[in-house]
Amino acid sequence: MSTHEQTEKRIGVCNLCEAICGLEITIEGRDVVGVRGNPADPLSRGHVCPKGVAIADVYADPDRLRRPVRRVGATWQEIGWEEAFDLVADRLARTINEHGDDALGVYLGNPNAHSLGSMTHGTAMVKAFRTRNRYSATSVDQLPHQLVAHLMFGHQLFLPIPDIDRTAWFLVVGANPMASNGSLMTVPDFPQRLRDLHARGGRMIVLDPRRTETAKVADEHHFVRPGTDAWVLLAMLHVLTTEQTPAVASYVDGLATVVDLVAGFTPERAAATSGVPADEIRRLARELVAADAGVVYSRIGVSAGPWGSVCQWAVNCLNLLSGNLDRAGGAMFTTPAIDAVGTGLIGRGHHDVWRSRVRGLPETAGELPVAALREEIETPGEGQVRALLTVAGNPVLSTPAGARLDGALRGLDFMAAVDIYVNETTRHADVILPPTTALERDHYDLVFHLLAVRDTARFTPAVFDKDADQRHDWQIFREIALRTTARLDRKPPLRRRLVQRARLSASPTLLVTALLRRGASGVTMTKLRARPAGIDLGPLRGGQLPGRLASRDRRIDLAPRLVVDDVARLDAVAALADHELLLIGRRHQRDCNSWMHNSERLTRGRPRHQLLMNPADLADRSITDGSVVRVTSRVGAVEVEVAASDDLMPGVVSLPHGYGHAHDGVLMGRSREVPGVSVNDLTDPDLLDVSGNAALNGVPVAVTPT
Ligand SMILES: Nc1nc2c(c(=O)[nH]1)N[C@H]1C(S)=C(S)[C@@H](COP(=O)(O)OP(=O)(O)OC[C@H]3O[C@@H](n4cnc5c(=O)[nH]c(N)nc54)[C@H](O)[C@@H]3O)O[C@H]1N2
Ligand SMILES: Nc1nc2c(c(=O)[nH]1)N[C@H]1C(S)=C(S)[C@@H](COP(=O)(O)OP(=O)(O)OC[C@H]3O[C@@H](n4cnc5c(=O)[nH]c(N)nc54)[C@H](O)[C@@H]3O)O[C@H]1N2
Ligand code: SF4
Ligand SMILES: [Mo]
Repeated sequence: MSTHEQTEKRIGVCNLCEAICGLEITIEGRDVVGVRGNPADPLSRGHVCPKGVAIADVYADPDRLRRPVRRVGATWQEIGWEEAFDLVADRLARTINEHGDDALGVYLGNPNAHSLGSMTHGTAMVKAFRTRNRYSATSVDQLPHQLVAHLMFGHQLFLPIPDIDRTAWFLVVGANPMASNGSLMTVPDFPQRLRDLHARGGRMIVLDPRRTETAKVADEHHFVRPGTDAWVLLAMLHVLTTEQTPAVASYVDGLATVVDLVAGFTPERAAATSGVPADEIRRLARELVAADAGVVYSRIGVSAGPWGSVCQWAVNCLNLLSGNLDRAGGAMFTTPAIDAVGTGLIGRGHHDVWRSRVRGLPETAGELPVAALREEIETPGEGQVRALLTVAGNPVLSTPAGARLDGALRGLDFMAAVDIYVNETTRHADVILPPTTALERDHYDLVFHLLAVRDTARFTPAVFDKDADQRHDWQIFREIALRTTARLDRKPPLRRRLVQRARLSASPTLLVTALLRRGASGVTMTKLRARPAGIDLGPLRGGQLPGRLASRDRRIDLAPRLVVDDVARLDAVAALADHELLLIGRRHQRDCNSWMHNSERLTRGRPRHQLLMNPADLADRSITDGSVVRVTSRVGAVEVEVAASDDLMPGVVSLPHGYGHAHDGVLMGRSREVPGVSVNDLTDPDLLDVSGNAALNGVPVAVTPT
């Protein structure tokens, strides 16, 4: 069909994970015929993983929605955009008019961070709704990082990034970048950067309850009992502060409090709780101090754990007190061409200004913990969520007690979703509005340049023009916001509405052009268009402090009250209850949270959805490898195949998230059958970090034969 078409090369960008790889895409007419990494990209340098190639599958997927659909009983009916926008605006406005602002709930999923239009227009739409019932994937992910950055450095996204290209000593706690390609550390081609680290004589040490793909290429790996990293990190701080008197810069407050706080957290105590030997903890602390440049990095194994905020705070303290914050090879701050932090494009954040209605959980930066969403839908009374708008998310599979949320969604008066698939969550929507996807829209990364291990800038024009009857996400957000606002009984003042209209009507690309002009990097849209592979701004720069601190007094608070109190709570945990087994998560290179399972090339081959379990734990329970077991937690049970693995610490079992696809005939986006169950039918919405982030790792479970 396309044999007569000319073959052309285009530069694209992968938006499937935080590594933001540059792609070289070969097209013939409207078809993608080849995808490879773009060697000229100054950040990703030609790297691509199997998911990046599968970006062509999303584009071509016949199951992907391209026009709005309306649910009619158990079937879906395509409708026009005008009808869809009016329907959504009518119902959202009616809910707000009848039941108040908070009756509308909003959930934003992960791909929002990967879409320019979501960053520029999605946030503006959400602001137009004055609801306190705002939720996102942040509270099943990196909320502790954001809260701690807000409390210590004054801005929720002023996050220190490991300078992996220059460090000599790299401690990785609860992250698996060999599979995930890095997170809160945009690091395309982690394997090569690690080889370079080794070639420089550097070392990587991994703390993880599973001997992961990353642990296997590390110089050292220690099993740590799930949920106990806090003891280990506090013990490292204990060693660091007792064996020397750390000097801190004049803009750092609270050192004495930290020294007091960690006094009782000895390596021996940490060893008893975590399983990491005391002399190893001591040695790690000493190595960090002695290294030419060292950095501690922690991610979701820890942030989505019971003590995520304490851990992230301890990580920052370790980097700072060992002299590694804000210097080459340590934990550094980026200088992106568009500084979403410095310009205030993203707010500095706040915490506990209000609380959730039912459980009294604190907000952070305007969002409530998503673990509270179900009860806010189900509990009657003023402020009950009666209508829900989800954007690029699948909380039924991605948030704790997802099966219960699934039930709650059925009780809503109205639900709308902005999504490209009918998934386990959006199947409950009355209307789904599907935007264009990565290859059909312009992209500039407002988020991940901010988190990258090197400063670069890149603007990628759409590879394909959209069809006339498709809509970009920013256009969808504009229409929902403006049409809903126009129908409200209690409208915002006219001036505010005019500003809103103007703001929402400028395209994301125009906004990027303007934002670049405001920056000091010298990068302009004209320059970016001339160099579509991207512009290199060089390695991360040290010496950014205190000037870049966003706190009002431009000081670092080493001992924020919230953390100090939580350490006291931790201190009171005398001994951990001897639970039978603790459940942790797992990511695979060829998975993408809950959604790329419709791609043949990513799902063929050996199944990988099994419960992994140590052979000794299997033997104890007379369970045979490969059999179906029943896994039970406080909130639910699943039945799934078990696979023996020496890579699991005894006492620990692991399931990947994003599996457990519903097959009830309603789903359009799943013509492929993928086995597996949802780990989040087991995770517990009552297990939360002090930030409100769900503790998805370290969930007590029982495993029995079926
Ligand atoms: N147990 C456990 N649970 C976890 C995790 C874990 O480690 N363990 N990880 C957590 C983490 S880190 C995250 S980020 C969350 C993710 O949780 P969610 O963000 O809720 O879920 P996703 O699976 O990312 O779903 C993304 C949806 O967006 C749609 N989509 C894709 N691209 C676009 C687009 O361009 N526009 C729009 N509008 N829609 C699009 C897809 O069709 C898909 O339905 O899961 C969390 N859940
Ligand atoms: N291929 C692929 N890449 C992805 C994603 C994907 O779904 N697939 N998702 C993307 C997203 S949204 C995110 S947020 C990032 C996440 O990026 P990472 O944080 O690197 O994600 P994981 O691979 O889940 O790594 C978490 C590690 O923590 C370990 N762990 C679990 N519990 C504990 C504990 O109590 N203590 C310690 N020390 N370790 C523990 C797990 O065994 C696992 O190895 O990945 C991104 N990249
Ligand atoms: S590493 Fe991430 S950004 Fe790069 S190709 Fe793979 S999924 Fe895409
Ligand atoms: Mo995430």
